Amino acid sequence: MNNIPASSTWSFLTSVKITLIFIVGGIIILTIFFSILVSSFLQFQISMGYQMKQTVSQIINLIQNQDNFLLTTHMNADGDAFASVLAIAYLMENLKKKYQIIIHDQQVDGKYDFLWGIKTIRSYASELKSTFRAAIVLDVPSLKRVGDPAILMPARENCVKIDHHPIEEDFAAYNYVDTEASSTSQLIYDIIDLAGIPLTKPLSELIFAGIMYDTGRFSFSNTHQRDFEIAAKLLAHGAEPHKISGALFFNNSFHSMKTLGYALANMKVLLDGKLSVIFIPLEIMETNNHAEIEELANYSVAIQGVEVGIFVREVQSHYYKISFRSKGNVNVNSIAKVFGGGGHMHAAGARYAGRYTDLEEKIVSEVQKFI
Ligand SMILES: [Mn+2]
Repeated sequence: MNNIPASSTWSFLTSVKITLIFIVGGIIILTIFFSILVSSFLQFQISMGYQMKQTVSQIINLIQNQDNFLLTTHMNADGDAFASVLAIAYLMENLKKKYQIIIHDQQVDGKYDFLWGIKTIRSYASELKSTFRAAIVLDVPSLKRVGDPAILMPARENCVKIDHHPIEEDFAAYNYVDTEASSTSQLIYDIIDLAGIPLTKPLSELIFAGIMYDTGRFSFSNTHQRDFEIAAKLLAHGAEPHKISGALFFNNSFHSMKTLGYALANMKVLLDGKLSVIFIPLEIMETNNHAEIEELANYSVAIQGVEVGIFVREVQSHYYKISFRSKGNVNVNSIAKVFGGGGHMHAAGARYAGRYTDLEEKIVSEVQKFI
């Protein structure tokens, strides 16, 4: 060290200084960069919250200022669709508003009979006239999937959409849409909460049923901390999980249980065990309670190694309802879209007209592109 000439010590010290300046400078720049990032993220979050509140107050205003509402949801309504539409009906009832719940095809199988107000739901009929002043459309991203009641919709400026599906069609002036939400029923909770409307037992039961249905009893990938927080509040207001799950999932007819057996005994696995297909032909469907066998869609992916599960039922001669399920990285929403349907990444649906063998072939070739 003693042999190092003076100039070299100087240049050593200079390079240390320069390095330090770079390190300190770098830290300062990075700190500024990250604080800008964090603050803009927080601002975004705050403005999101603000926007949500704005939308809720606009929706509440519309409900207060209008009367004669059409309430509707998607064709082939499920637990979340019924629960959310009925929760809005419950609010209408309390506000003494005139309303009608009209859906494309009301099932009369009684599975959802335990839900408050279920008997007031009507199927669309051609003699119904469009006299509605406003509409609230729940759990559905497009009018195509509303089906016939879409004919009855009033002008866009008096329409509200509350939904958790990716946006497909802009048919409402007021949109309370959150694709991160587990269910539309969860969004109804948010609206009730933001608007300061008190929870009651029937309302808590409806919202709990909707969330429980769409999260597959709080187990699907769309289940978040928020669902449990909301569930805790709903329990505090009288919702009883065992009663609701009993009614939704453990109240099947003997005949439907036998059909589950038929379907499982005849299911196939294809594409090296990555795709499973369950098919129920018309002659078996005709003697069945359709809502009771919906669970088969979830069974289609309940097999080791299966990534995509398909449940097809022939609902009319050569006309099929298809449910798509995914438990991996395959986005079944995009596969369902090929068949003119849609939904979410892990659960979607579509309809198809034609021969079953052609349908199965088409399904296999579409799924093959992704796995
Ligand atoms: Mn839903």
